[in-house]
Amino acid sequence: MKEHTISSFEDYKKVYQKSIEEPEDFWADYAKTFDWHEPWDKVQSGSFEEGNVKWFEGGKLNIVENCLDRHLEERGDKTAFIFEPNQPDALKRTISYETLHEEVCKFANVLESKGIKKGDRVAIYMAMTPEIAIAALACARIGAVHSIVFAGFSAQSLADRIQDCDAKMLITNDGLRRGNKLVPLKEISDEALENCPTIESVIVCQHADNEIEWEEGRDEWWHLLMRNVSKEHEAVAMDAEDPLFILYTSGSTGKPKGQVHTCGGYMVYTSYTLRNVFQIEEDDVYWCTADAGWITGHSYIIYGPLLNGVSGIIFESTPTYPDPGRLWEVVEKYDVTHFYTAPTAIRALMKEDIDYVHRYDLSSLKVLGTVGEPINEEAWHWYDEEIGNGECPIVDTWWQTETAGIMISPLAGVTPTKPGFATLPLPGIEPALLDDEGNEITETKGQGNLVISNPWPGVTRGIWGNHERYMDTYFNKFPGYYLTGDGCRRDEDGYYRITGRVDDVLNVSGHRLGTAEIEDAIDDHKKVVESAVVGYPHDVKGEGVFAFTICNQDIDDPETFKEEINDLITETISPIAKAGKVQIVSGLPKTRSGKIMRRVLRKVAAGEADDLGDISTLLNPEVVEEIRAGEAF
Ligand code: 6R9
Repeated sequence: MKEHTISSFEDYKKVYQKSIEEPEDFWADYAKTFDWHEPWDKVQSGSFEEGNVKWFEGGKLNIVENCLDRHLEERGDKTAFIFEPNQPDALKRTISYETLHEEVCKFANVLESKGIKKGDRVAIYMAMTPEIAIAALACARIGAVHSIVFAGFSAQSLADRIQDCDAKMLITNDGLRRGNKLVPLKEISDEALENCPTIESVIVCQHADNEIEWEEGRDEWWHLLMRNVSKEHEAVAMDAEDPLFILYTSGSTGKPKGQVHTCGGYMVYTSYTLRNVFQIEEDDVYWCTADAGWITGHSYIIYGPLLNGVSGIIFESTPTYPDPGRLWEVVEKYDVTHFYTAPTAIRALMKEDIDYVHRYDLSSLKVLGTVGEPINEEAWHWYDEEIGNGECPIVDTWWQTETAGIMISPLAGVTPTKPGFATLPLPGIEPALLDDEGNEITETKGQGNLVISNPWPGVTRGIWGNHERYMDTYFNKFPGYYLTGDGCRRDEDGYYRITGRVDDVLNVSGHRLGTAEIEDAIDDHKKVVESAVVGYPHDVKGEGVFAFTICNQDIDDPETFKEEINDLITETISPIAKAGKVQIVSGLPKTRSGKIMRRVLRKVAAGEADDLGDISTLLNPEVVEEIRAGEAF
């Protein structure tokens, strides 16, 4: 795997320089290592100003051939996935590249037999088992656009996502178990589908064996459809810029946005970043603990590892089931070499008895990674010392659903690290910091809005069905740049430290949540007139949800009120968005144009109400005193 892998810091600087000076040559060189049906005519075209960036236009390929078929000769017997189910003592299941190829071909034939064609959208709402990867890859093989919906989302969230892209088919399980909890996926799907007329068929993969209802003519069992299906399937040649998948993510306003990623650029970018950031080698065992329902799972459980011919783990359970030693038990069990998780998991496990770590032999580990939110220095050091024994480089990887892959991160063992810093950009990525007026901060040391100045192969190609929203969210505010929505500091060495979102997006345990979505859910409560949600510092989740609510009557029993609000949030979004704190207020601080001044609420929520800054422009400064004096529950 040495080719196209940067091996020293000197090498990084050289490659980086070339990638910025000659981006087309740089990416074309790497893109050539894949199998293409037809070469591209143009490496890159379009611009951020126009919102029409394209890569490898005219090229034809199928990403699944590059994930699977390409490896069969050399790596047919090699393990593609090890499945670690919820129950630690369940039988071990490993899937070779050859078997995975067979299963994907079979399921591709099933999809085609159900009338799914290139360009159709297929929603996937499934447990973390190899079948979620098989379902996604089978879609990609026939050119259908998959839209994976995280299995922790509610019926309404699932319905919203299906309706937004007019999905024709839903693939789900009877249910899933995480820890002691059963999530009845089929039942939730049935509820969602009451309002989804575009869904013609539902394929149910048997897993939790819970009781389910059945709609004849619509529902079919995965295992029955897979009987007597041919193992041969010819992959559909896709244009490089054909959509590969849609993945919904929260923004500061409105409903979640369907980010569109395309076949060619996504393939090139996820593959390159995995290989370089993790410095992966042929015999490594790579474990990303994310869920396939998030971008991290798409890029670094499914596509990135398979594109590199790596063995990966699919983990169904939670870090604390049956006890807080589970992750380390799995590392020992499979001799994991590369471990990639979220800071929130590290913070939660740090609080437990250290014996849960010491019980296991972690000496197989070579590289540790984090993603999803800023990592505090204490957690960084604990990870380094207790898990990595001071010997494993930590890669703090900054990126987003919109970027497809890692953007700013150390390359393991290559880039000198600093705790809390995502360090330096990957080759091909030119970050910049802008002040609020859009002026670029030219000094090395500075702080501002993190933007990216040049197109890279993984940049989101659109918001499904809404070009205007795409332009407004990412490109119109500072023309010529891609706007990340994150604040960032750059130190004297040019190292980047992400400080968190500067917009109304919360990051709770690494999950992106829009304040507007949560407020909409709370406002459905009959006693609530208006609400405003902000984040507050939380020592495990990073950020918790703090809801200020205006009510139309007295609330006698605050605990019940909070529960009711949280039930509404769970029903409309997901339990991950539940409010940790609620405060009843008589008014919300508003600017003269009627916008809620969240800055003030954030200060109150953080317990820093003595330092509210300038509030003279408020329409109703009198509410501030009341809010400051009030109490949350
Ligand atoms: C991959 C993923 C994106 C947002 C992003 C930022 C935060 C991600 C981070 C980080 C600090 C890191 N974020 N990685 N903040 N350090 N290493 O998480 O995608 O779910 O779209 O979230 O997460 O705020 O803007 P997504």
